[in-house]
Amino acid sequence: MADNTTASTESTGLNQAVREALDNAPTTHPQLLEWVREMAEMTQPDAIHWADGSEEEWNTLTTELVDAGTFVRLNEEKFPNSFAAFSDPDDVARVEERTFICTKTPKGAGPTNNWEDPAVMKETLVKKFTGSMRGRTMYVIPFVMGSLDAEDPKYGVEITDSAYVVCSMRIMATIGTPVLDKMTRDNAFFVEALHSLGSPLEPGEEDVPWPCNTTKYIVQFPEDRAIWSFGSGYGGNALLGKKCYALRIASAIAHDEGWLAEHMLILKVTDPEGDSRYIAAAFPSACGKTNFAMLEPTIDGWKAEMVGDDISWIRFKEGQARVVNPEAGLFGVAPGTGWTTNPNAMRGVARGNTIFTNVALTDDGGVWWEGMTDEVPDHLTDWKGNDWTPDSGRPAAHPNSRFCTPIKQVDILADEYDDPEGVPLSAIIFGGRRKTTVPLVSESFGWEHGVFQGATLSSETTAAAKGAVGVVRRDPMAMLPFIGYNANDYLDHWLDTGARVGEEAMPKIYYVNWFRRTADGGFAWPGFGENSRVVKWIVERLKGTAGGQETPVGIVPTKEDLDLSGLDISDDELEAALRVDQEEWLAELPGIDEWFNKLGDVPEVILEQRAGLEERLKNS
Ligand code: GTP
Ligand code: SPV
Ligand code: MN
Repeated sequence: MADNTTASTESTGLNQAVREALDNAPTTHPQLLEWVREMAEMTQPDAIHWADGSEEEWNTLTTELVDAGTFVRLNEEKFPNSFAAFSDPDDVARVEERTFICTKTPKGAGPTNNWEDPAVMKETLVKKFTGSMRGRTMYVIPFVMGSLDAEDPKYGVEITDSAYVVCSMRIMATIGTPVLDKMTRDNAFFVEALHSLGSPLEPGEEDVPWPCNTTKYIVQFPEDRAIWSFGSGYGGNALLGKKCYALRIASAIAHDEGWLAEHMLILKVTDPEGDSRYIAAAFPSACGKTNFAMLEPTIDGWKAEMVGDDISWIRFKEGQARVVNPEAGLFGVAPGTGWTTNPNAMRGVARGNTIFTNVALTDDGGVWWEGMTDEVPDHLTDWKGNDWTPDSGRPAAHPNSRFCTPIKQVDILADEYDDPEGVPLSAIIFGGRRKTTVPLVSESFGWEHGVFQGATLSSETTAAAKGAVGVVRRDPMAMLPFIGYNANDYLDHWLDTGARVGEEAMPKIYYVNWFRRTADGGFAWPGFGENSRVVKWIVERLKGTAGGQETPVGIVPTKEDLDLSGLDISDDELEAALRVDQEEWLAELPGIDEWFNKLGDVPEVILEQRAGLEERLKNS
């Protein structure tokens, strides 16, 4: 155990500034002091900075980032206290093929994750991290996911050599002194989250605006509750509280502790009678969570508020499901987010205090991306720094360009969004991006059928991860890249949880698809605010006041069951949105079987659901 006052200051390889930072650490937390010292000895930074999370610190770091060329300060009048960053063109998204779950046995990681033996991986990573922070500052960021006032606060500490990460983490989580103080007082456990850009600077070497490494490793050690991330500065690869902790590590913790860590937004809806309900929805990356979380209802008397836009921690207490959003900010997809599609996001971002990454710059120091405004600017500087005009023939912003904004700036944020106890959960929606087959909405026949719907969720891939876009893949509960253990055990855990808590107390499950196409290729359903019509049907189903038609895939509304007042939609489009086509669904079965073969050890209950679906289809 390291002792803050007597620990050796003669450790080899540490320079004076680093030794002083260790000796004058703002904490006496033994695990933390020992870990920071070890990591400093390995990575050999020039200096250590303990992040306090203050505004002063933000001002200093953002100014340094502007001077370094990483940030462009935006026009104060348009976007106060806001910055644009441009990544290395090869560091623009999560890298799933470089993401690893390192458990003692390959079975622990299961058939959907990349696995490596923890000891072997540690050896590889120690080589990578040795000297990786030379010439740079090591930042130590204490953070908590969820409320600091929670019964059992989920602490983490990220060590990083990226000031961009420090600034982004300040938006996305509660960080700094209050967290460190409470963690120290309680000598609390925290998740060790180590991050390096993997781009040390030799003496006299000039830095680049976006340092990173061509070799990337995003590694989770779920059994040790630890994260090592190397080589990328981008989003989910580098802001380790988000996907690495709040989903991959947390899903493993949740499995052990009897709760669920999920890739879900949280929406609060209030009906014209004044009854409020909370709904969580799991859609794969870049498939509409942030937009649905900020829904602006187009139907009279209905109100929607946001609780969270990406991650849900669902716990079960006294026979009730309660859900918490563990994040404090939004890391949202920019393209397609506009004044007509998502005015709530636009107003939040326009308040400032935002970091944009890989968007385009307007000539007056603002930002722009495809879909932000109907009018396209005559001239822009694109995300790669080149001149851009509407006839350039390429997008001005990267398809996975993002805004990083404090959640508090969203004016439709529900007051109770950060309640340490969470909010009661009435329904879970699964959804994907499918051009065909999957109807606008269906209600599951019960928990087990709903888990089957989630287990077989399919979606076309998007720019949120490196690789091909538009390929249909199975993405269980929208968690394929985020399950921190064996996917078969994950499905079992969903089933067990339902059995333990009891069907009556569990949220009802729905399956949606905003992305179905008509014969001419256009979207069958207008989406965005019009999705409130689907929400209305769901809430009325929960209340027992809406009708629906039983189909082989679930209960689907007829045209009459949906509120379509004032909606501009043709009969053909509506038919295309709602149709359950026997042939399309029969053609879906081989894909489901292939997926189950890949999983290998699918729970029996899910296989029974698969058989039930086929039988219903054949009898329909
Ligand atoms: P991650 O942050 O990667 O997890 O993504 P997300 O699930 O929050 O997706 P987001 O809401 O940012 O939407 C991604 C893209 O889908 C954007 O380009 C949106 O414009 C588009 N989109 C969202 N909702 C709808 C919808 O109802 N219909 C259609 N057609 N497009 C939508
Ligand atoms: C996602 O890809 O689901 C995101 C963005 O929310 S990232 O933080 O990069 O994972
Ligand atoms: Mn996401």
